[in-house]
Amino acid sequence: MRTFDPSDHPHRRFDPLQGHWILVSPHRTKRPWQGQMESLPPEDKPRYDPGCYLCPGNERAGGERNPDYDDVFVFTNDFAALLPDAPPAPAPEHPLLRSEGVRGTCRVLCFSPRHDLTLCELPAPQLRRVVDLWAEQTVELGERYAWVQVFENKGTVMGASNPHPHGQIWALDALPTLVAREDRRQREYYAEHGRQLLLDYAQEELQRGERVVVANDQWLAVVPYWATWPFELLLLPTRRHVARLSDLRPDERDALAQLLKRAFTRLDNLFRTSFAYSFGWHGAPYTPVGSLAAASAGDAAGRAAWQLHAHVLPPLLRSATVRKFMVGFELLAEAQRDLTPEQAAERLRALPDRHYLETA
Ligand code: H2U
Ligand code: ZN
Repeated sequence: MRTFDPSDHPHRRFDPLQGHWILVSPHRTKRPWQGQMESLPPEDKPRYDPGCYLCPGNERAGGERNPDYDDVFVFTNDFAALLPDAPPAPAPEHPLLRSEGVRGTCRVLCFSPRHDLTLCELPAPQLRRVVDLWAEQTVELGERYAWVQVFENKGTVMGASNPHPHGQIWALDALPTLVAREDRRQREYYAEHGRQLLLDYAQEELQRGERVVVANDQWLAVVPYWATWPFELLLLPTRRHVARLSDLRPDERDALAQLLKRAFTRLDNLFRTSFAYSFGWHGAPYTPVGSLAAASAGDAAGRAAWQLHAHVLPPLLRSATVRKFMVGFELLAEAQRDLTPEQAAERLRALPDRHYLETA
């Protein structure tokens, strides 16, 4: 009998947040590759682009004009996917034809007036300002909505419509599917162990070290044991139970800004390209005002069980232009990866913290 080697033999890994499995096929990293490998020349972006709908003072598609902002800037998405006054849907006519109404809102967050910088290229105080903005927006929208999803799509391969550094928020009065699964899993773990699933996980990863990409006194960026995307990251506060962005103390926000910069810089350095990703925050859901008392009791339990975290989901696999495709087996059966999370972490760890475009 051959002995099992996780860096050589096919196996499946369990994602305890989602409750699903990922197929890992490390032996396939040895197969020949004849596709492209080139890196892309850096885009030459101006500090201000007169044609950009996010730059200060410019007109947006809906006809509104942005103020001449010099910090961060938030506006309601002119093409919002959720509307605050959507009517409730009628009761389902058939159990297989179910629907429900949903109310919500969508906002766009400009991280900086500078058109030419990405999140990890922002000066440290501005990046810290973005952390505060995420927290402020979450609190404000959490008063009205059960779920506030803060996220950023970066790069054209991830569907970002504009290189100007910006993110989005979608808030709604329902728990979205992936969030509901994480909610259930974290509550179950807390009920069984009396500790937060992700706080236990962070301790374990810090101790093992093999999947850690960067860490500081308060935060960890790790390629999760169950990562789906080749260079996926999970960002976690490691010191204590933190349920939401707004629970972060000032020193933890500074440490987060530093960790974001170091982790995202490494992604950029990997293929010497502005690394595309979808990235977003998950924290304890809210119980909006007006909901039942029973639901508020559930909210306190949820707060105890949830550990704040961010998922960074980058699609690139081999170079600035070669991405991992989630097709075939992934779409029909389960997610699959070749490179192990340990190998991915090792590659990212070996890179410098200094951005490849930064001049001396
Ligand atoms: P993305 O780059 O992640 O797509 O985000 C940009 C958002 O900006 C997108 O959701 C909105 C789009 O609806 N938008 C406006 O609200 N106003 C505009 O003038 C153009 C784009
Ligand atoms: Zn711009």
